[in-house]
This record gives sequence, C-alpha cells and structure tokens, in this order.
Amino acid sequence: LDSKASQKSMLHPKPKGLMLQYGTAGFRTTAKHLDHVMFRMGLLATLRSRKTKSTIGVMVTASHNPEEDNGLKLIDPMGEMVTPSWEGYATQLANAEQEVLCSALKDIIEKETINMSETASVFVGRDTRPSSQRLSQAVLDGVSCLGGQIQDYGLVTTPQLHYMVRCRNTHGCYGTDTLQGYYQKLSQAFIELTKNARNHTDDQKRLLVDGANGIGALKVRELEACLQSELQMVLFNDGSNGKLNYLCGADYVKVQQKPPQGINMGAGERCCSFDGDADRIVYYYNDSDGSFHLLDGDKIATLISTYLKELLTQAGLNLQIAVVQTAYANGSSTQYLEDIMKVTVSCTKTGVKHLHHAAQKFDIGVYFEANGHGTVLQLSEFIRLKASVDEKKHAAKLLENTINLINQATGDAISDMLVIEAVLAIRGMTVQEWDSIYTDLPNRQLTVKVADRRMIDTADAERRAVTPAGLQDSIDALVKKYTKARAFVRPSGTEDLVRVYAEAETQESADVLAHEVSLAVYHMAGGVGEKPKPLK
Ligand code: 16G
Ligand code: MG
Repeated sequence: LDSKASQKSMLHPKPKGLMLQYGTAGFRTTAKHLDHVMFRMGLLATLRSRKTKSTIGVMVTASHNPEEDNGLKLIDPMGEMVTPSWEGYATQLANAEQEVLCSALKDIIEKETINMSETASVFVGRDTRPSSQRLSQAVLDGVSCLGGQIQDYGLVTTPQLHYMVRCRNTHGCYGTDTLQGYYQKLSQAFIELTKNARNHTDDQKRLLVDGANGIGALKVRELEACLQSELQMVLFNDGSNGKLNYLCGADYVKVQQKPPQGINMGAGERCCSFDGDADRIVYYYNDSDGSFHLLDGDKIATLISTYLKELLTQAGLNLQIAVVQTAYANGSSTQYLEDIMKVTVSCTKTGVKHLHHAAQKFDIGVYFEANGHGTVLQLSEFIRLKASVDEKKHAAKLLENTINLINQATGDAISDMLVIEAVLAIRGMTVQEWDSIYTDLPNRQLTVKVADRRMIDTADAERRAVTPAGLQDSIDALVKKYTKARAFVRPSGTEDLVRVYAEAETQESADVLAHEVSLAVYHMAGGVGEKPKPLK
C-alpha cells in the first residue's frame, strides 16, 4: 500500500515549501495550490473512516470566497465538522514533502492504531467552481489508493453532504442518503407545517432568492418541484450569467449591508441570499422609503427560538432551550433573548465547530452566527412524545414536523429557509413584523493588515484581546466615549488579517469607533501598509 500511495502521490505533486493550514473551515486558498491537498485528504479520509468504522465526508468548496479559490472540509460520522485532533493530522499530511509523505501517513496509522484491513467508506461532494471537478477527482484518487469505497455525489451543497453522511451512519434513522431522500423529507415536513398557515395567500408564499451564482441555486430548483407551490421562489443570481459570490450572496449582503446585484426587490418584498456553498442564509427587504433592512443570523435565531419555546410550552414540555451566539451577535439580540424571552444565551468563539459543540450541551440548542450559519440540535427527544390533550397533540405534531425540517448535521441555507418560511406562515407574520421584534444596534466591521496576526491573542470567546499588552485598555477607553457601545478585535481564522467589530447607538458612532479601534490595532499590533482611513 505504501509504495502505491507514494507512487500515486507523484501524480499530485506538492509544490516544494508550500505550507497550508487546516483552518476554521478546512483548507482554503487559490485553487491552483490544492491538488496535492485534495489527494492527501482522500488518503486521510479513508484512515478516519477506518478509525471510526463509519463513513466520512469530503466536501470540495471554498464557500463565499472568490471563484478562483477552492477548499476542502472533512465531515465526521454524525455529519459534524472533523474532530480537532484530526485537523492537526490534516495539516501535517498536507505539508509533508514528497519524500516523507509515507512516513507521515504511517505516523498517523500508528498513533491512532488504525487497522488497515478494516473497510473504509468516503462520501465526496463538490460545489460549482470551475476547479471543483478536477480537485474532487484528486480526492477520489486518494481514497481509492488506500482501498476506500467511494460514493461521489457530484454537485451538492455542503449541508447536503453533511446530511448524507449522517443518514448513512445512522442507518436510515435520520433519513435516506440520496438527494431525493433529502428533498422528500424536507418538503413533506414543510407542506405539513404550512397546512397550519394563517391566510397563506400567493403574496405571502412569494420569496425572492439570491443563489450567489452557486450550488444553492441549482439545488433550490431541484427542491422546487417537491414543494407543490407552497413556496413560490423567484430565483436570482442562478449562475446562468453571473460569477460565483461576485457582488451577491449572503456574505456580501451581510458585510456590505446592502442588497446583492441582480435582484429586483419591490418595497416590502421578502428576500434571502445563500452563500456559495449554501450553508448560510440572510434575509432582507426594502421598506417603502427604499431603505434596506437586514435580518441576519441573530434575527433568525430569535425567530426560531421564540417559536420553539412557544411550542414547548403548548406541548407541556419542560425542556431547557438555549441560544448559542458569537461575539458578532448584535447586542440588541442578546438583550432581547435574555431579558424578554428569558432563554439562556451562551457565547463561543467564531466557527461552526465551536457553536455546534456548545449547543450540544443543552436540551435544545439553537445556534447561529450573525453571518447566517446555524441550526437547531437535539430535537429528536420529542419524537417519543405522546400527548393526550388535543392542544398538546397539535403542538407536538408541529414540533415533529419542525424537527424533520431542520438539518441537525450542520447549518443549511435551504433547510433554514424552509423553517423560516414555515414559521412566518404559521404565525401569519410579515418580514417587517419579524424585523420589528427588536432593533439592531448600528454596527460596522473593518479589517486591518498586520505583519503577524498571531500577535493578537483573545480570551472570553474572542471578546477581549489579551495581547499585545495595552490594546484592550485602549479599546475599553474608546468604547467608553459612546453610548451602548461595544467593540472587539480578533485575528481572522480564514484570511491573513485582523477583524474589527464595533456597535453603538448610532451608525456614525459605530463607524467612528470602528475606525478608532482599527487605528489602535494598526499602531499597537504591527500594522502594515497604509494607515486605516476614516469611513466616508
Ligand atoms: C468560516 C466558518 C464560519 C466563520 C468564518 C469566520 C465554518 C464552517 N465556517 O467560514 O463559521 O464565521 O469562518 O471567518 O466553520 P474569519 O475567521 O475569517 O472571521
Ligand atoms: Mg459557506
């Protein structure tokens, strides 16, 4: 096997000296530098499969990054992100020079006492990037080189592949591991739920969808046929002429706080955007004055947790519901959830794996990043519920269908969209009414280039900078000048820069504060290039 691996690996040569890291969401860089990484991750996935005696997933995507980039993510048996110790192996294997690749492999096999005669099974999927087909072929080469069985799903969204892996490893209990199985489970639940809708007119069923010119657009088309017109989607940026993620998609809309290009929004019309691999979603609308309103991950978490909490009460279930957020959560959302909704709020570091892990600790964990990635965990308990009173029965039925609509493996734009649409329909709520549950504090995100972003170390779920000395004191002093203000800085886990977040009572204060904090980072943490300029 070893000689086969080293021979085959010659066909996927590593550029000498190139070092890459398995980051927050896997490997991500220009597609040109990834062929060897793909092959080697095919090898690693078969080892992981033998170790866990389960199917492992490999998704080829760079999410919201530009079209020229690509990346890879490993999926563990329950459909969750690969466990951190194996992220380390991924980095080691990706960076091993050709001559030592075999010994690097052997190292992992020994450390993990992997029995190479076990069978191995790997599911592979890819997004619509021009480079994805070739790169996923390299993954397949790696898997077959170590004798793993392959199921190649071809073009799928990231959450769809997570879902398939979970289905396979739970032997059908969670669902059927085919695209048809996925669409059927979701659409049946959706149709059942919308039977409880209040005045569900065609107007209310209408939703404008920005597909980011990516995989989500293709998959929404496939889903549509199963929805029996209960949701009437008008698709924009479907990939037929625009570039992936370019001036569109969830990340663009969230960061720029404006609508994507290529969408035709009438006043008050409900719109949503997916990101490039359809694991994030944000909603928005223009009001009659033409001003833009964003409903991000925090608003989504609030809508879903409020709905679930109500159902739990109606079903007579005494379960603890919690919302997991990150430092980016708007201060208003946290305040609303804690003070008005009285749900537990927990804050973790940025990155899906951290939120997912934290959410597992509660009876029901709703987790969302402000950027629109999120889902709900541990709902299966309810399935055993046998309510006797009619009202309870009704609530229990709603809960059951809601569970079936949620992708518990990971945040899923398509599933989240259907959950949101169902909740709005059941409550007879317009997007404006949803938006008015609480008012976001104005906020601003900026980035600063520094010589070495590792200079900045954070604590308290990234809300405080521990190093360089004095930086946090400066931030504290700046924040004090404004009302309802908050700010933090953190090194990005996906790009070579430092991110700055500020919020305050007015947009002007948030903008000025963000700029002042950027300057503090620039001066105290080794800024490079031009000094940050004030906004506008
Ligand atoms: C990745 C993460 C996302 C996080 C973002 C932060 C996953 C699947 N995705 O896209 O959750 O919000 O990185 O990026 O974990 P940053 O560290 O560059 O700010
Ligand atoms: Mg994504």
